[in-house]
Amino acid sequence: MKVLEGVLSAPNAKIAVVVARFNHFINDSLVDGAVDALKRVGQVKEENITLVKVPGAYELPLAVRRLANTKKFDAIVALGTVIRGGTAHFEYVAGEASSGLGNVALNADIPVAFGVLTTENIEQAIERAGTKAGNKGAEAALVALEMINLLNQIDVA
Ligand code: INI
Repeated sequence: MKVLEGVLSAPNAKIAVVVARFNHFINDSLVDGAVDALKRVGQVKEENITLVKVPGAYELPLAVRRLANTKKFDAIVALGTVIRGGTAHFEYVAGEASSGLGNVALNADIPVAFGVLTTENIEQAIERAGTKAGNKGAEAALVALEMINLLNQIDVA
């Protein structure tokens, strides 16, 4: 049986990390986690990491699509935090970010890691940005690296 599974080390990978400024006090920790994972686990070189900032999570898909279309990156990590408020705004922003990023990955044929927190409150977001529930930015970065290596394996299988 042939099993294809990506490893996490990708020393030659070029990665774009796209982050929303909205809720930046949470997102800054997601970026720190993502960059640390890329460099320390993935062996990605600092000069091969590009950080792109957008206003909010709603804007992530367009920026990610533009980056994907440059063909300069092997994967893109999208980071943001959408916290539920008293209105339906949460659903629109989170829904658009999620489906938009998924569409870009499929249409541009590039790994797009979904590192967007969608939480009920700020506490849940803090827990997922480097405290007791880990760092979802780091997790997303590692998924991006694994998918780069998996897709390369599929191409030569
Ligand atoms: N953007 C976020 O990234 N997180 C949020 O929680 C959020 N809320 O709650 O409003 C948010 N809104 C801004 C949105 O992403 C767009 O920037 C804005 O609607 C302009 O297009």
